[in-house]
Amino acid sequence: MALPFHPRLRFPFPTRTPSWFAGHMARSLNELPNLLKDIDLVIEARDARLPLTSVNSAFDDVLRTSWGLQSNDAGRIMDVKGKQREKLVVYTKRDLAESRFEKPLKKAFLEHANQKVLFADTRSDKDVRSILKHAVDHAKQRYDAVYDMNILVVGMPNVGKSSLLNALRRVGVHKGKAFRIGAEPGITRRLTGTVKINETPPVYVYDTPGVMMSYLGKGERGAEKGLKLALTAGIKASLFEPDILADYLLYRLNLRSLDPTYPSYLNNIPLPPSFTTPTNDLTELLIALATRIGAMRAGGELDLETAQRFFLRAFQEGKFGQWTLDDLLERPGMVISNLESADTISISSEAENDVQPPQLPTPATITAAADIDALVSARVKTFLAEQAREQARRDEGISESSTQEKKKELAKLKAERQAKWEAKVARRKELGDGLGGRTSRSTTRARRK
Ligand SMILES: Nc1nc2c(ncn2[C@@H]2O[C@H](COP(=O)(O)OP(=O)(O)OP(=O)(O)O)[C@@H](O)[C@H]2O)c(=O)[nH]1
Ligand SMILES: [Mg+2]
Repeated sequence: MALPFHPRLRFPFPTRTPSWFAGHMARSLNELPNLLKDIDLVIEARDARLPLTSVNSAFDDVLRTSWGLQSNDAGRIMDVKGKQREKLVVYTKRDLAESRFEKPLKKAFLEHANQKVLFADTRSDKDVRSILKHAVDHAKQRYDAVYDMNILVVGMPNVGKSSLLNALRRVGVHKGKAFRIGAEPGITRRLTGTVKINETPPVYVYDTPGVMMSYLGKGERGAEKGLKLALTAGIKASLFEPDILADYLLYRLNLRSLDPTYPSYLNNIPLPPSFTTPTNDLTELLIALATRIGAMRAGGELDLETAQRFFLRAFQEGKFGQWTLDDLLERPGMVISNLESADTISISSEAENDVQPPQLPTPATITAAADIDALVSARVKTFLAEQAREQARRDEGISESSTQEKKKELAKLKAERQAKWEAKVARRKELGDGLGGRTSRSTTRARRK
């Protein structure tokens, strides 16, 4: 009888987290404050497969400073200097993510951040129409609805910003693509001009380049964030060692294979008929895949790089089923999340020494919709609290630097006064010399007379 399969419970994350904050991203962030003066609605696009990892708080920072929003009211319709502003979050690529998380996420962001959230497959007219309706309703509510309304879309690279804007134009004014799109991150490099997406009231949109956060975080958490972003093509895959991405995908697929409700990867990529058990060995999988798809180099050697690209593309095209990669069902003390069955897991004797058995919720408790709601709500709350702490640290940084600035200004002022004083003394000395060497005070007195 075949031995039961034991997935790896730990992944050897790289010790260094790569960063990708290109010049065009910094430029785009710098341009936002000026542009935001004329913007009524900001749509922050995020990837539904990474509902937390694809949040870049840099956008809220800019909105707060430009629109004067408080940290917890980003998203509410604001009245700032008589203008109504709003931020809407749109999770794109909903077709690739698990639909069971949509309602809980909408509820959690509304409850904990007062943030309205919509989900869309940008190729679905129905989904796009609901976003357009939201924008047009916003335009109609405005006191000056006769004027144009401007929408700006922001978001991390490759989340589908340009696709969303093309879709809004397709649905709103029945016109073809206006913005370039592509499967690689970094396609849009500059802020675009406006494009009309609705006639009455007139609504225009601007597209912006994707902006990655400048720092993904340290240790395993930062590294895992980077790997998730690379898997979803949100960050350049070339920033990582070639094998690590495919190995991370295999690690996650194997953990997920413990839940029989997910499709097995064994059935979703071409593998030889003899390959019937999951494996923790990436090379073994790639050899099997390369053999089956006929990936060969000149000389008859198997081309494992092609097989690796095939494997990663299969994930990006949704071949392994809908999959939300962020762990939304995490409980305190839980090692592995997103698992719904505790029965199938067992720990190998090799792993027993260094790994604590994961505390998995029982299927009965976790599959209940109310439980998913509660767990997602708790996860989003914790995430937002972490973000608020990070923001406070950033603000401290800003106030520290503004204190430094003030100190510098004072020192400059002091130096200027000193220079003026010295010049005055020198002038008086000159005058004094001319008046027979009197002190400057007596010179003044003498002249006053
Ligand atoms: N499956 C699926 N793919 C989508 C969806 N929206 C966009 N895409 C694909 O995602 C990729 C990136 O789309 P873009 O619109 O170029 O993304 P972007 O955010 O403008 O990217 P940058 O300009 O590089 O920051 C393209 O291959 C699109 O076809 C969606 O809702 N579902
Ligand atoms: Mg784009």
